[in-house]
Amino acid sequence: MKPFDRLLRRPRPDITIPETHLIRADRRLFLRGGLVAAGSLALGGCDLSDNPQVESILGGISRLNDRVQGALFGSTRLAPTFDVADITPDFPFNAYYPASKIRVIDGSTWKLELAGLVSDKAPWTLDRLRTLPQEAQITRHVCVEGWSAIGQWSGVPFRTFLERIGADTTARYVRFACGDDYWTSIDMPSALHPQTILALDYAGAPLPPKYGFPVKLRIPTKLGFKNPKHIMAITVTNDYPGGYWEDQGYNWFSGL
Ligand SMILES: Nc1nc2c(c(=O)[nH]1)N[C@H]1C(S)=C(S)[C@@H](COP(=O)(O)O)O[C@H]1N2
Ligand SMILES: [Mo]
Repeated sequence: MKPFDRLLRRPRPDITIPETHLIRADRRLFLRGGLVAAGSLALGGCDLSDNPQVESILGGISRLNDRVQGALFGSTRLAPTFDVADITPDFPFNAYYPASKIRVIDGSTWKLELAGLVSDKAPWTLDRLRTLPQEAQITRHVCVEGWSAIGQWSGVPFRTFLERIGADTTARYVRFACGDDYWTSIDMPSALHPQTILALDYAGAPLPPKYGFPVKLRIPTKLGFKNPKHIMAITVTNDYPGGYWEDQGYNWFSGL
Protein backbone atom coordinates (compact mmCIF):
# COMPACT_ATOMS: atom_id res chain seq x y z
CA MET A 1 0.00 0.00 0.00
CA LYS A 2 1.35 3.42 -0.92
CA PRO A 3 1.64 5.77 2.06
CA PHE A 4 -1.07 8.15 0.92
CA ASP A 5 -3.54 5.36 0.10
CA ARG A 6 -4.03 5.12 3.84
CA LEU A 7 -5.33 8.68 4.03
CA LEU A 8 -9.08 8.81 4.59
CA ARG A 9 -9.12 5.01 4.84
CA ARG A 10 -11.43 4.95 7.82
CA PRO A 11 -13.93 7.78 7.44
CA ARG A 12 -15.94 8.66 10.55
CA PRO A 13 -19.35 9.82 9.25
CA ASP A 14 -20.27 10.85 12.82
CA ILE A 15 -17.63 13.58 12.85
CA THR A 16 -17.60 16.33 10.26
CA ILE A 17 -14.40 17.97 9.14
CA PRO A 18 -14.99 21.65 8.30
CA GLU A 19 -14.50 22.40 4.63
CA THR A 20 -11.83 24.99 5.30
CA HIS A 21 -9.78 22.35 7.05
CA LEU A 22 -10.08 19.91 4.15
CA ILE A 23 -8.92 22.55 1.71
CA ARG A 24 -5.87 23.27 3.87
CA ALA A 25 -5.11 19.56 4.23
CA ASP A 26 -5.40 19.08 0.44
CA ARG A 27 -3.02 21.91 -0.25
CA ARG A 28 -0.47 20.40 2.07
CA LEU A 29 -0.84 16.91 0.70
CA PHE A 30 -0.28 18.38 -2.74
CA LEU A 31 2.87 20.06 -1.47
CA ARG A 32 4.11 16.84 0.10
CA GLY A 33 3.22 14.82 -2.99
CA GLY A 34 5.15 17.27 -5.16
CA LEU A 35 8.27 17.03 -3.05
CA VAL A 36 8.07 13.26 -2.92
CA ALA A 37 7.48 13.01 -6.70
CA ALA A 38 10.55 15.14 -7.41
CA GLY A 39 12.52 12.67 -5.35
CA SER A 40 11.19 9.63 -7.23
CA LEU A 41 11.77 11.03 -10.74
CA ALA A 42 15.52 10.65 -10.71
CA LEU A 43 15.15 6.97 -9.87
CA GLY A 44 12.50 6.08 -12.48
CA GLY A 45 13.03 2.74 -14.20
CA CYS A 46 15.38 1.19 -11.61
CA ASP A 47 14.57 -1.87 -9.61
CA LEU A 48 14.40 -0.28 -6.21
CA SER A 49 13.76 -3.34 -4.11
CA ASP A 50 16.28 -4.23 -1.41
CA ASN A 51 18.84 -1.70 -2.55
CA PRO A 52 20.52 -0.12 0.48
CA GLN A 53 22.01 2.72 -1.59
CA VAL A 54 18.61 3.67 -2.96
CA GLU A 55 17.20 3.38 0.55
CA SER A 56 19.74 5.86 1.85
CA ILE A 57 19.21 8.26 -1.10
CA LEU A 58 15.47 8.18 -0.48
CA GLY A 59 16.11 8.64 3.23
CA GLY A 60 18.20 11.71 2.46
CA ILE A 61 15.49 13.19 0.20
CA SER A 62 12.91 12.45 2.85
CA ARG A 63 14.93 14.24 5.58
CA LEU A 64 15.33 17.19 3.18
CA ASN A 65 11.53 17.21 2.72
CA ASP A 66 11.15 17.30 6.50
CA ARG A 67 13.45 20.32 6.75
CA VAL A 68 11.67 22.13 3.89
CA GLN A 69 8.37 21.51 5.66
CA GLY A 70 9.84 22.72 8.95
CA ALA A 71 10.78 25.98 7.26
CA LEU A 72 7.42 26.34 5.46
CA PHE A 73 5.16 25.48 8.39
CA GLY A 74 7.03 27.69 10.81
CA SER A 75 7.62 26.93 14.46
CA THR A 76 5.64 29.73 16.11
CA ARG A 77 2.39 29.87 14.11
CA LEU A 78 -0.48 29.01 16.46
CA ALA A 79 -3.04 26.26 15.89
CA PRO A 80 -6.66 27.47 16.17
CA THR A 81 -8.23 27.27 19.63
CA PHE A 82 -11.91 26.74 20.44
CA ASP A 83 -14.57 27.28 23.13
CA VAL A 84 -15.86 24.75 25.62
CA ALA A 85 -19.09 24.58 23.57
CA ASP A 86 -17.10 23.33 20.55
CA ILE A 87 -15.69 20.26 22.34
CA THR A 88 -16.62 17.02 20.55
CA PRO A 89 -18.88 14.93 22.79
CA ASP A 90 -17.44 11.45 23.31
CA PHE A 91 -13.99 12.27 21.90
CA PRO A 92 -12.84 9.26 19.83
CA PHE A 93 -10.29 6.68 21.01
CA ASN A 94 -7.73 5.56 18.46
CA ALA A 95 -4.63 3.36 18.49
CA TYR A 96 -3.01 0.72 16.31
CA TYR A 97 -5.07 -1.86 18.26
CA PRO A 98 -8.74 -2.06 19.28
CA ALA A 99 -10.20 -0.50 22.46
CA SER A 100 -10.29 -3.94 24.11
CA LYS A 101 -6.45 -3.81 24.26
CA ILE A 102 -6.11 -0.33 25.85
CA ARG A 103 -3.04 -0.22 28.12
CA VAL A 104 -3.74 0.38 31.80
CA ILE A 105 -0.59 1.79 33.40
CA ASP A 106 -0.12 2.03 37.18
CA GLY A 107 0.39 5.72 37.94
CA SER A 108 1.79 5.01 41.43
CA THR A 109 4.85 3.15 40.08
CA TRP A 110 5.14 4.88 36.67
CA LYS A 111 8.20 7.07 36.15
CA LEU A 112 9.03 9.10 33.07
CA GLU A 113 12.55 8.05 31.98
CA LEU A 114 14.90 10.52 30.25
CA ALA A 115 17.76 9.76 27.88
CA GLY A 116 20.10 11.30 25.34
CA LEU A 117 21.15 14.95 25.27
CA VAL A 118 19.70 15.88 28.67
CA SER A 119 21.76 17.08 31.65
CA ASP A 120 19.37 15.92 34.42
CA LYS A 121 18.20 12.38 33.66
CA ALA A 122 16.42 11.79 36.99
CA PRO A 123 13.07 10.11 36.23
CA TRP A 124 9.86 12.07 36.93
CA THR A 125 6.85 10.88 38.94
CA LEU A 126 3.32 12.09 38.20
CA ASP A 127 3.27 14.11 41.46
CA ARG A 128 6.45 15.91 40.50
CA LEU A 129 5.12 16.74 37.02
CA ARG A 130 2.09 18.29 38.75
CA THR A 131 4.37 20.71 40.63
CA LEU A 132 5.38 22.34 37.31
CA PRO A 133 3.27 25.14 35.76
CA GLN A 134 0.22 23.78 33.91
CA GLU A 135 -1.55 25.10 30.83
CA ALA A 136 -4.89 24.22 29.24
CA GLN A 137 -5.90 24.21 25.58
CA ILE A 138 -9.01 23.45 23.52
CA THR A 139 -7.75 22.42 20.10
CA ARG A 140 -8.56 20.20 17.15
CA HIS A 141 -6.99 16.75 16.84
CA VAL A 142 -6.72 15.60 13.21
CA CYS A 143 -6.16 11.92 12.40
CA VAL A 144 -4.87 10.85 8.96
CA GLU A 145 -7.48 8.14 8.95
CA GLY A 146 -10.09 10.77 8.08
CA TRP A 147 -11.59 12.13 11.27
CA SER A 148 -10.99 15.12 13.47
CA ALA A 149 -12.35 16.17 16.86
CA ILE A 150 -12.00 19.04 19.34
CA GLY A 151 -10.84 18.29 22.87
CA GLN A 152 -9.48 19.93 26.00
CA TRP A 153 -6.10 18.95 27.37
CA SER A 154 -3.95 20.42 30.12
CA GLY A 155 -0.47 19.82 31.40
CA VAL A 156 3.09 21.10 31.44
CA PRO A 157 4.25 23.23 28.50
CA PHE A 158 6.82 20.95 26.88
CA ARG A 159 9.30 23.81 26.51
CA THR A 160 9.19 24.34 30.29
CA PHE A 161 9.85 20.64 30.83
CA LEU A 162 12.74 20.54 28.34
CA GLU A 163 14.31 23.55 30.05
CA ARG A 164 13.86 21.97 33.50
CA ILE A 165 15.70 18.77 32.51
CA GLY A 166 18.50 20.68 30.80
CA ALA A 167 17.72 19.34 27.33
CA ASP A 168 20.03 20.39 24.51
CA THR A 169 17.47 22.46 22.57
CA THR A 170 19.86 22.71 19.62
CA ALA A 171 19.43 18.94 19.08
CA ARG A 172 17.33 17.84 16.11
CA TYR A 173 14.82 15.37 17.51
CA VAL A 174 12.77 14.35 20.51
CA ARG A 175 11.76 10.68 20.60
CA PHE A 176 8.86 9.31 22.66
CA ALA A 177 8.65 5.65 23.70
CA CYS A 178 5.21 4.47 24.85
CA GLY A 179 3.85 1.82 27.20
CA ASP A 180 2.15 0.04 24.29
CA ASP A 181 5.35 -0.30 22.19
CA TYR A 182 4.30 2.66 20.04
CA TRP A 183 6.89 5.34 19.39
CA THR A 184 7.16 8.58 17.48
CA SER A 185 9.47 11.58 17.20
CA ILE A 186 9.25 15.30 16.49
CA ASP A 187 11.59 18.11 15.41
CA MET A 188 12.96 20.34 18.18
CA PRO A 189 11.30 23.59 16.93
CA SER A 190 7.90 21.86 17.20
CA ALA A 191 8.84 20.49 20.64
CA LEU A 192 9.48 24.07 21.80
CA HIS A 193 6.26 25.44 20.24
CA PRO A 194 4.09 27.25 22.86
CA GLN A 195 1.10 24.91 22.28
CA THR A 196 3.06 21.68 22.69
CA ILE A 197 2.23 20.27 26.14
CA LEU A 198 2.97 17.20 28.20
CA ALA A 199 -0.71 16.57 28.91
CA LEU A 200 -1.78 15.07 32.25
CA ASP A 201 -5.50 15.84 32.01
CA TYR A 202 -8.36 15.50 29.56
CA ALA A 203 -11.38 17.79 30.19
CA GLY A 204 -9.99 18.82 33.57
CA ALA A 205 -9.52 15.30 34.98
CA PRO A 206 -6.54 12.90 34.84
CA LEU A 207 -6.26 11.30 31.40
CA PRO A 208 -8.32 8.12 31.27
CA PRO A 209 -6.35 5.09 29.94
CA LYS A 210 -7.97 5.39 26.49
CA TYR A 211 -6.55 8.90 26.02
CA GLY A 212 -3.05 7.93 27.15
CA PHE A 213 -2.70 7.80 30.97
CA PRO A 214 -0.46 8.79 32.64
CA VAL A 215 0.97 11.29 30.13
CA LYS A 216 0.54 12.08 26.44
CA LEU A 217 2.11 14.70 24.22
CA ARG A 218 -0.52 17.10 22.93
CA ILE A 219 0.85 18.85 19.85
CA PRO A 220 -1.97 20.56 17.91
CA THR A 221 0.39 21.68 15.11
CA LYS A 222 0.83 18.05 14.00
CA LEU A 223 -1.35 15.13 12.91
CA GLY A 224 -2.82 12.81 15.55
CA PHE A 225 -0.22 10.06 15.19
CA LYS A 226 2.49 12.54 16.29
CA ASN A 227 0.65 12.80 19.68
CA PRO A 228 2.09 9.84 21.65
CA LYS A 229 0.00 8.43 24.52
CA HIS A 230 1.24 6.43 27.56
CA ILE A 231 4.69 8.03 27.36
CA MET A 232 7.33 6.01 29.25
CA ALA A 233 10.60 7.57 28.01
CA ILE A 234 11.78 10.72 26.25
CA THR A 235 15.07 10.89 24.35
CA VAL A 236 16.69 14.05 22.98
CA THR A 237 18.88 13.09 20.03
CA ASN A 238 20.48 14.03 16.72
CA ASP A 239 19.95 10.53 15.30
CA TYR A 240 16.74 10.27 13.24
CA PRO A 241 14.35 8.20 15.42
CA GLY A 242 11.45 7.56 12.98
CA GLY A 243 8.25 6.18 14.47
CA TYR A 244 5.67 3.38 14.36
CA TRP A 245 3.69 4.86 11.45
CA GLU A 246 6.54 6.97 10.07
CA ASP A 247 8.57 3.81 9.38
CA GLN A 248 5.62 2.44 7.38
CA GLY A 249 5.54 5.41 5.00
CA TYR A 250 3.61 8.16 6.76
CA ASN A 251 5.24 11.55 6.32
CA TRP A 252 7.53 12.17 9.28
CA PHE A 253 6.99 15.92 9.67
CA SER A 254 3.16 15.79 9.33
CA GLY A 255 2.57 19.45 10.19
CA LEU A 256 -0.93 20.95 10.24
N1 LIG B 1 0.95 5.16 22.51
C1 LIG B 1 0.19 5.43 21.42
N2 LIG B 1 -0.01 6.70 21.09
C2 LIG B 1 -0.78 7.00 20.02
C3 LIG B 1 -1.33 5.99 19.20
C4 LIG B 1 -1.09 4.63 19.57
O1 LIG B 1 -1.54 3.67 18.93
N3 LIG B 1 -0.33 4.40 20.70
N4 LIG B 1 -2.11 6.33 18.10
C5 LIG B 1 -2.00 7.69 17.58
C6 LIG B 1 -3.09 8.08 16.70
S1 LIG B 1 -3.04 7.52 15.09
C7 LIG B 1 -4.08 8.93 17.09
S2 LIG B 1 -5.25 9.50 16.01
C8 LIG B 1 -4.17 9.40 18.49
C9 LIG B 1 -5.54 9.06 19.08
O2 LIG B 1 -5.66 9.65 20.35
P1 LIG B 1 -7.01 9.51 21.18
O3 LIG B 1 -7.22 8.04 21.44
O4 LIG B 1 -6.82 10.31 22.41
O5 LIG B 1 -8.09 10.05 20.28
O6 LIG B 1 -3.18 8.82 19.32
C10 LIG B 1 -1.92 8.72 18.70
N5 LIG B 1 -0.98 8.31 19.72
MO1 LIG C 1 -4.44 8.92 13.96
